[in-house]
Amino acid sequence: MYLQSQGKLNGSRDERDGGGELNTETSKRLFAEAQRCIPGGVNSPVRAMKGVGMPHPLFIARARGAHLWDADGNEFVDLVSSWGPMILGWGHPEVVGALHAQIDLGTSFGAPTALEVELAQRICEALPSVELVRMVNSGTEATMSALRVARGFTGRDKVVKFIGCYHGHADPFLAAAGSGVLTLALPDSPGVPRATTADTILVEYNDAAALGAVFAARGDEIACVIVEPVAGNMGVVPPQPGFLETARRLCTDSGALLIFDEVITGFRVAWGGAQERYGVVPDLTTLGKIIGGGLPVGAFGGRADVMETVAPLGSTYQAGTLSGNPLAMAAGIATLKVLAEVGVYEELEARAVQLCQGLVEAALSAGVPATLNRVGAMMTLFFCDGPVTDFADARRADTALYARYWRHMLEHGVYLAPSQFESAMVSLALTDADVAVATAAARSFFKGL
Ligand code: KE4
Repeated sequence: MYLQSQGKLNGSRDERDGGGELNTETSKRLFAEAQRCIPGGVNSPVRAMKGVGMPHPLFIARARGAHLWDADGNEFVDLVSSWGPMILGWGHPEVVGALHAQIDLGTSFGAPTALEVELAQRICEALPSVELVRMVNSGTEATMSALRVARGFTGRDKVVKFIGCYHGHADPFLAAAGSGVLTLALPDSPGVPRATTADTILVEYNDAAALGAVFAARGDEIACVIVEPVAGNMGVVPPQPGFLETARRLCTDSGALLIFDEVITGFRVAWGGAQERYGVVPDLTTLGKIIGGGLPVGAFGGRADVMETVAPLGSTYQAGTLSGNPLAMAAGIATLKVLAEVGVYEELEARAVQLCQGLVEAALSAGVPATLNRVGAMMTLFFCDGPVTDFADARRADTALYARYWRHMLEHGVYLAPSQFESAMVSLALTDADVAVATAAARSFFKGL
């Protein structure tokens, strides 16, 4: 098995054909240095790769197309897309050109620019439910702000979220399930005051009946329901028929707002996001990742009457030094320009289907219990029998086997999300040869079990 490489492969072809131990000495050294000045040696926990039993994370040096090279020169087919932003792959000329042009003009002004108007216009055109949108610098900032706006608009405090969904690390969302559906959540992290999660109600994802029970009991206290319309943070779990529609109806009937957290799904599962794909219209939408083309970005937007409460138009405060940063706007505009081209989502879907077929065939041919959930260009291969429709199902997966799979795929030149409870996300840059590499690596893993 030979990677179509634009760069030096680490070791000889023979070594690589059989996979075999990777030389990751530079990553190991960098990790030792990193640990002396960065908590856990990483700037985001999942990157530590502890979930897949790595002694140290890989440090990535560069990327091009759908390929990554680590600090030791090992080359990998990438199936993570930097957790979503790199839907075009790396080095797309439109994005690189836009960034080069903007760098010479200035990287930050702390003042309005034409670029942020253009990106806002493109978002509003793609997502008709978004009549006004505010740019921020991360998905966390987007969801945190959307929650504040919903609470300010409704005058209510309770927020409903779903177990297994992740909306960034703002305190109200770092909540662990209480004893029952109607009980209020407990903090899921030190440093989160009980008072902060005391207004958070947790419900099982896809449990429309439980959601109905919560509204029956506390509907007039609920400011909003926030949901990943396609869950990506317990692994990919699609909405069951009627689930999103029930959330929509319950919010409408009670005066609560429905927030679609489309930080992952926005511009990934369709041009108009999950709200286009499933035909359910939220009151607010949060975005991130793809709309920044790989630069730090987030956004929240929705109904004009709701968003008009945001300062300086309204009195709900929200602000940010680098909000609407020109580089992020330029990269985001360039990315959306390419995604707006005819046939792009069909091509993404076809590539994702091709990859999934290969992975599933490999697992089934070996008789290994596996379930693949996919929506558009995001998917997860769960190492358990299906169906996987909520977090309780997802947690049945054999995470030890996933860790072995992840390390095997890495040694065979394929970089997957370093956790069973994340999404693989493919890019437009993935080639037939890349899919062949991934399929062959998966086949060799399952055959060896
Ligand atoms: P950021 O603050 O990481 O930009 O976005 C938070 C967020 C909000 N909503 C959803 C649906 C998300 O998936 C995320 C962040 N996604 C994770 C990956 N599952 C980011 C990776 C990480 O935490 O390092």
